[in-house]
Amino acid sequence: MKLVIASRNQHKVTEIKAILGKISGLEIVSLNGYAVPEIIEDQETFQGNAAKKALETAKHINETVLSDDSGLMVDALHGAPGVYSARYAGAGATSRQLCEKLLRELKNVPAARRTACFATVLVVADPRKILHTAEGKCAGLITEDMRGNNGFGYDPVFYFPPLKKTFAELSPEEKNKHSHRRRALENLLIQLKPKFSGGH
Ligand code: ITT
Repeated sequence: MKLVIASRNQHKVTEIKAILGKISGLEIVSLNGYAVPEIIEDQETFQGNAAKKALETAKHINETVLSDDSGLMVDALHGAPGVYSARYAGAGATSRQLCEKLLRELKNVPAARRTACFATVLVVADPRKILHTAEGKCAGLITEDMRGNNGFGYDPVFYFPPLKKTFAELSPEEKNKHSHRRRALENLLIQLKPKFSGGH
């Protein structure tokens, strides 16, 4: 089974490929080489945006595609930045700018109230319809400063209590073992497995 990853975020593509890479029978391809116009993410939920990205991309390239819509929800900010995670510090903001903005917004919030959650919704679609949807979440705490150089986006300020490190302090292998994206991909694989392993 061939799946084209409908994402322009190279970090996401690398993580998805690394997690799915060892599954035999699944050919994972990036969007490189396909001409796809920019898809406007104007929905109010991760699910809505993931569905839109998957279906529109599938129609343009006439392939089965996998989309990922994800973000960070901070309890003290009533779930923000949420679906606005990529644009929280303006279009094209760097990881540092996103993290600095979040730390500013949480300046006077005490440690016990800095709870947050990363979420990913994955959608598989062919040019005609949505075939599968899967979700993954990962709970953590927002730090008071940036720590670590790995990962992307909000990883330097997302502290993962089970490993006592921020996601940016984890190796790619460690992050991919525990992340919201890993959990969503596992939920997706439960649905996909019968298709590519010859089951029913
Ligand atoms: P595509 O829509 O092309 O896939 P994007 O980066 O615009 O790329 P989203 O709209 O889903 O993707 O935005 C998600 C943002 O949430 C992303 O840009 C990061 O800032 C943040 N994010 C998502 N997953 C993350 C992760 O694993 N670690 C850190 N930040 C993450």
